[in-house]
Amino acid sequence: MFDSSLIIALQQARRVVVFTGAGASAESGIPTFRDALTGLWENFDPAQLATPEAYFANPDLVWAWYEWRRQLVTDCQPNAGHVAAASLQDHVDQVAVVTQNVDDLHERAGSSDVVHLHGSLHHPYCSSCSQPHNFSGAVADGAPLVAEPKDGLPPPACTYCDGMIRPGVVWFGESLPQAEWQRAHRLVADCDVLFSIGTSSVVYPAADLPRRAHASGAQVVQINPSETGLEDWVHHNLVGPAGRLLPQLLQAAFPDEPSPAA
Ligand code: BJW
Ligand code: ZN
Repeated sequence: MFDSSLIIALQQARRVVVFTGAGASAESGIPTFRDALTGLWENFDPAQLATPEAYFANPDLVWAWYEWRRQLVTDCQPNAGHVAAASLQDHVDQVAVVTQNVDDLHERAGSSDVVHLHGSLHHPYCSSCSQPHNFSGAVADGAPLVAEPKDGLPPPACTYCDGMIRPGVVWFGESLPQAEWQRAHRLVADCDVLFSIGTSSVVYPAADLPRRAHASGAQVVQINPSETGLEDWVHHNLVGPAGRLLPQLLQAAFPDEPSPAA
């Protein structure tokens, strides 16, 4: 089912980077961005809300949308793809997850080295003085805090300067966090295998990482049910959902790995 050269590359790899996007969390029930204008996101265009301009123009709407999403993530569980990414640590010397996702599902699946390029839903901070904000139980037990994101919810005030608290994510036009971006560069330059999983590869600079890995001599493996444009740069293109293919690949490369559920 898998090319033997992929199995051998994985068995011999000492350093692996698992680069993920929204598709990695799709099977946990978290909608992606660009497949997302139907279903849960039908009233919102994420590309319109994920900007500083949108937040300052309508802070109640944007804050409510992010709080609603934080609740959604809190209620979701890691899927078999997250678990398989964490299991790689049992077989490879160094495994780093470099994710564009703002959820914490890789950590909850057991990955111990997770680099968040686009921030986190769980680490908001002050839009004026940048102090981190402590949620202090803002996700209520039982009744959801934001029933419908369109209801609006004013952002809390900063306890230091009274400024507006903003989501701890990276919006369009904002720089990626320096330390994380530099770490991602180093990891990609040094890895033997890079997986690009569940990302449309359209948002830069993150989308450049698989090409950089390719240029540094790594084997690049894409897992995605759809075409992304990265196909010309990958050595192995695995077409299908990550929650099925990544566990199957691990089983094929490391037969002591528990079998994926049928
Ligand atoms: C599955 C699956 C399953 C489904 N299994 N797979 C022109 C050219 C180049 C760059 C630019 C440009 N104009 C502007 C820019 C810069 C801009 C950019 O790249 N824009 C492009 C859209 C053109 N980038 C930025 O602004 C970045 N900053 C920057 O460049 O700083 C320098 C600068 C400063 C000042 C001025 C200009 C430049 C910042 C980017 C921040 C991105 N932020 C977001 C929102 C985060 C907060 C939030 O969550 O709301 O990050 S946008 C959104 O896209 C989010 C994601 O992390 C990111 C990537 O999306 P992702 O993960 O790839 O998801 P999808 O939905 O696109 O794809 C899902 C995939 O999964 C699909 O392929 C499915 O097929 C697949 N899939 N089920 C496996 N089961
Ligand atoms: Zn402040």
